[in-house]
This record gives sequence, structure tokens and C-alpha cells, in this order.
Amino acid sequence: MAVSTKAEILKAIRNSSDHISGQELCEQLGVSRTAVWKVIKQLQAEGYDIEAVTNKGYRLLSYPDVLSGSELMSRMNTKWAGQRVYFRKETESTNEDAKYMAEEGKEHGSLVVADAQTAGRGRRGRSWESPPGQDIYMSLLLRPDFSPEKASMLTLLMAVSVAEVINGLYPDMKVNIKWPNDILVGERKICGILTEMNAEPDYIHNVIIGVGINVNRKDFPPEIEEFATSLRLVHGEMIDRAQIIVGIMDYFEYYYGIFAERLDVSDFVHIYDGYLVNRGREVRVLDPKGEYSGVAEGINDKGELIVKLPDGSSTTVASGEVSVRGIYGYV
Ligand code: BT5
Repeated sequence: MAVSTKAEILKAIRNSSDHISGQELCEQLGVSRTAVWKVIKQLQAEGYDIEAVTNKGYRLLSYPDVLSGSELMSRMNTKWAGQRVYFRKETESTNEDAKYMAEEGKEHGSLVVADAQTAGRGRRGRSWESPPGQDIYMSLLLRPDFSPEKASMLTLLMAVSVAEVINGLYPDMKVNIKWPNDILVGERKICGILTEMNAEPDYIHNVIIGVGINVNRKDFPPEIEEFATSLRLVHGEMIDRAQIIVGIMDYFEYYYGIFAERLDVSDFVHIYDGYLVNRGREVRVLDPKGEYSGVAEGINDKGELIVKLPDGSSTTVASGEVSVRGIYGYV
């Protein structure tokens, strides 16, 4: 049974306010009654509480925090972002999977989601803690037709998308972005973004945006427990991961459409700066040519961080490491 048929059936029963008959499902989806029945059995085995009433049909009573390709695709509202979901129970790194998928020719907007990673990656060879059953690990494959120097702005679009979803669902949480790629709640990291590009000097083959979000985790290894948190730790209750993934795809697709017209982040500066924890605070820029400190003022239209130096002049940081005083142990 194709994943998409399962997703279609799930979508149909989810969206139906009353029972939906087997016959109706067959006609809508062009599959046999046996095929429908088999899918219903599978879904029930996965934990979906589906009522089956003779002469009336099926009705979805409740569903668990299921993370699967069918669950995600049945809930996606987008045109292209996340329209194809490739789900892995466990993988080394979803960014690595997306890279292979790019080589195989998978389309723009394909999304890999995993329940666990054994070799989750951060930037510059660092690692991302990725235990099973609780959190989100996903990578979005993009095939942009703009030039490579624009690609780093996609990290900012993703950061804003994640921040907007969390802020929309949990307005009481204080969501912050630490330029360029960390999302924090309060001053603790809840999400990291890793953007990787396969390009020639003037041509992008593909870009992969990896996102890791601590959703339902309750504890962390000692190296990060002081600096990390999860949505559940802040909110106090279990959170539906699929809802968050679907929300992020919605925002990202919308923002990407706006970005693609101008190829700068001028339309997002105010939203990004609104979340920017660096803003107005002392930062230390770890420039390979030498470290320096200043006060972060916000981002410019190219997504660079504007830093005011002690002598009153301003400079911009295009990429790299910027520590913010008071965060992650920088005192
Ligand atoms: C990042 O790197 O923050 C990017 C993380 C991207 C992870 C996603 S998961 C899906 C996709 N597939 C992958 O293989 N990766 C992406 P960076 O800014 O370098 O931060 C890494 C640092 O964050 C580590 O050195 C730890 O200190 C800390 N860290 C590791 N795991 C964490 C976690 N689960 N929560 C909070 N902090 C963590």
C-alpha cells in the first residue's frame, strides 16, 4: 500500500465530522474496499482510535503523538514544502539522508523526518543529541535557482518560521533567536538549524536545511543540561510533534515565496529582530582574524548581524560564531 494512499485515508477520516463510509473512501481515492479496510487495520495497530460502525463507516476518535510519513502528509497544508515526507524510525543524520535524496533527484520541498538520529550533526563538526521517541529531527531539500551567496539567508527564514510556530502555539513562552541559527526559550536552546549547500561558485545544486527541536524530552546529558530545554519542560505537557512540523512547513513555504521575489530578507528584518536575543546586548564575535566585542543592533537586508563597536562605528558579521553575554555560560 502506497504511503500516500494511507495518508489520503487518514486525511479523509480526520477531516470528516461524522462517520465516513468505506464506499465513499473507495470512490474518493480510487482504491478497493479491501485496500481501505487494510489501511484502517494498520492505522488502528499504530494507535489511532478508529471506530468502525456497520452501515455508517469509520470515524477517528483520537490519535496519539504518532510521527510517520502518512501522519505528516495527511496533515500538510502546503503546496510543495513537506508534500513528500520520507520518515525514518532511526537514521544517522537526516541531513545526510537528504543529501542522498538530492542525488537521487528527489524534488524541491522533499522532507526527511526521523524519530531518532545516531550521528546528528551540529555546525563545524559538533554533534546534535538526538534520542528516540520525543523530539523532532528533520531536513528540507531545496533546489533554489538563485546564486549561492544568498543561501545563508535561508537559515534565517527557517529560524523565523520555527520561532513563529512556537510563539503562535505557546504565546506565553519567551521565544528568542540567537543569530544566526539557534532558537531559545528564555535563554536556553530548544532548536538548532544546520544549513548545508551543494553548489558551484555560481550555481546551487541543492540546499538542505536541517532542524532539530527538543519537544518532549525531559532530561539532557550533563554537557548541555544547563543550556538546553524542551517545549515540554517549559509548557508542562506532552506536545504533538506533527503539529509543529506541519506548522513550520506552512510558514517556511510562505516566507520562501516572499524571499524568492527580492532575494533579501528586508521583509523579515522586523520579525527577526523582534526575536533577536542578541539585540542591544554585548556580543563577542569569534572572527578567525581576531575576536572582538561590541553591541548587536539587529540584522541588515542581507541577514548579516550589525555590531556597534566601542569606537562608535558599526561593522557587520556575515557568518560564524557570535557569543552573547549572559547566554550559554558566557559571562
Ligand atoms: C546546531 O549546531 O545547533 C545545528 C543543529 C542541527 C540539528 C539538526 S537535527 C536534523 C538535522 N540532521 C542533522 O544531523 N542535523 C540537523 P551548533 O550551533 O553547532 O550547536 C551544536 C551544539 O549545541 C552542541 O555542541 C551542543 O553544545 C549543543 N547541543 C547538542 N544537542 C543539543 C540539543 N538536543 N539541544 C540543545 N543543545 C544541543
